[in-house]
Amino acid sequence: MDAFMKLHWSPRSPFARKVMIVAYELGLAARIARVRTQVAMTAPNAALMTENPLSKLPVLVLDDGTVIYDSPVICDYLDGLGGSKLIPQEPSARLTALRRQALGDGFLDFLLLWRYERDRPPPQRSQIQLDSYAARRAATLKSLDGEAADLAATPMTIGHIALACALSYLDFRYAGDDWRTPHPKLADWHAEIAERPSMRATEPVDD
Ligand SMILES: N[C@@H](CCC(=O)N[C@@H](CS)C(=O)NCC(=O)O)C(=O)O
Repeated sequence: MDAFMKLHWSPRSPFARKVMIVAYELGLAARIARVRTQVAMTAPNAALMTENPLSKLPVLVLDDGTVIYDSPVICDYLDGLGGSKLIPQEPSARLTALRRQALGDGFLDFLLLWRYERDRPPPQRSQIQLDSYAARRAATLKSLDGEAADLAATPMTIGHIALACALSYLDFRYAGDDWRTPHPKLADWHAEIAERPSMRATEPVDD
């Protein structure tokens, strides 16, 4: 019988969502038991730190007790388990997929930090930081709009999934941000990928 895995997860976490999208795409979702786990930048989770000292989600625990993090490592493990469908073997396609994953993950990294900075009390808020995140957002969206045609024309990879998660996180946590109007090709690509069953099954929830 196939082994079960436990995933420390939150329906708010875009990185945990990335892992679950990969699991759905590979037909592995039913083998993963999701455990709702609380994390906060200002309050490390002592129990989680016994498994991941970084106190970050997602964390995958295999049935033999092996602990795997962070999300790229978990996705690589699941892809191996599921027939290597999302991380290409061919060197050039592989590099592109992994670079796109790094771009999606890096985009998310600063979106999380930006939100944290934005929500601090005004005297502690750093305008320099806020401006820096805004500049990165603009550059990332411009760069992605330039890649949108190729994203639409190529088979789904881990890169597509990471980028889709980052754009959806913009919608989830930056609701007033109209990134679509100035980036219509990217908006079209995102609208199409957002319809996939794996994306629909993992919509973020502010629980
Ligand atoms: N590089 C990590 C990033 C994970 C990450 O930042 N997770 C967020 C939740 S979406 C987290 O756990 N934040 C809590 C904290 O930073 O203390 C990955 O890809 O898994």
